[in-house]
Amino acid sequence: MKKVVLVTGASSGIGEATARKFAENGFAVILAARSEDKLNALAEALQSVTDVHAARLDVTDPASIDAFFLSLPEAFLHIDVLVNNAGLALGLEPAHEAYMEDWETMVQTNIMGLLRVTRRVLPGMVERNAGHVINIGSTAGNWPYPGGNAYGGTKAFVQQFSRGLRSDLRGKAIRVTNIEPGMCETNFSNVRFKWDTEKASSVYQGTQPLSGEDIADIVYWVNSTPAHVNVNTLEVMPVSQTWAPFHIHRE
Ligand code: 8X3
Repeated sequence: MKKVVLVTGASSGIGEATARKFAENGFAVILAARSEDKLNALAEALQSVTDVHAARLDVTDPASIDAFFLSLPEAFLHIDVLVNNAGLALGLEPAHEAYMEDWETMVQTNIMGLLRVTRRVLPGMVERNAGHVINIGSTAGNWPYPGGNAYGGTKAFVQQFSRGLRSDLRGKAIRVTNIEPGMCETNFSNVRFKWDTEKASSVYQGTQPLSGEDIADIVYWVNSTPAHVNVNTLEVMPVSQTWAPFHIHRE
């Protein structure tokens, strides 16, 4: 029987590339995202490769989560790998000018959405004593930057929650990994800058950023290590990105 992977936010970027990677490697895939059109196109493309189930999922909406899990076909009920990829950054304003709605959406998606999906999938993993939860965190959870305020906070949550899961799952054959990408060119900046595509593309100008495929390869690799190996956290940046010294304000 094929192993089953559930990828949230599977309609584009890291999520889409991850779904493709697991499909090419013999996994049955569950594609979940808000955008049904894009999901269906991806499902169609992957159907010749593996078993696919695609369904709409809005992780910010508990009713959508209920409907999604209730409608999982029998063959997809036992989820071996959960990739919690659905997440977003909104805005780059300093905290005193940021929009509360943006903060609310990030918290609902990156924190509450990840919690809701994980809480639904974990009991089955515990019952079968098998599984791997792979969360997509961010370098922003480790390293603050101007305007990263609430986004960075949500990703710091993902890091600490991932560790907490490992503690709760002591003695179980269930793995938990937090992958923390740095600058990765997907729709991330288009979403952050609310489809100001010029502003979004300037983020990557003159660099070779990570791609969704780069991260998908790493997500697949952490799962393909021997079952007794748990990669706790893996932070990844493109070579063109690195740290800066502390900012010192001078009068
Ligand atoms: C993506 C990394 O630096 O754009 O999560 O916030 S960053």
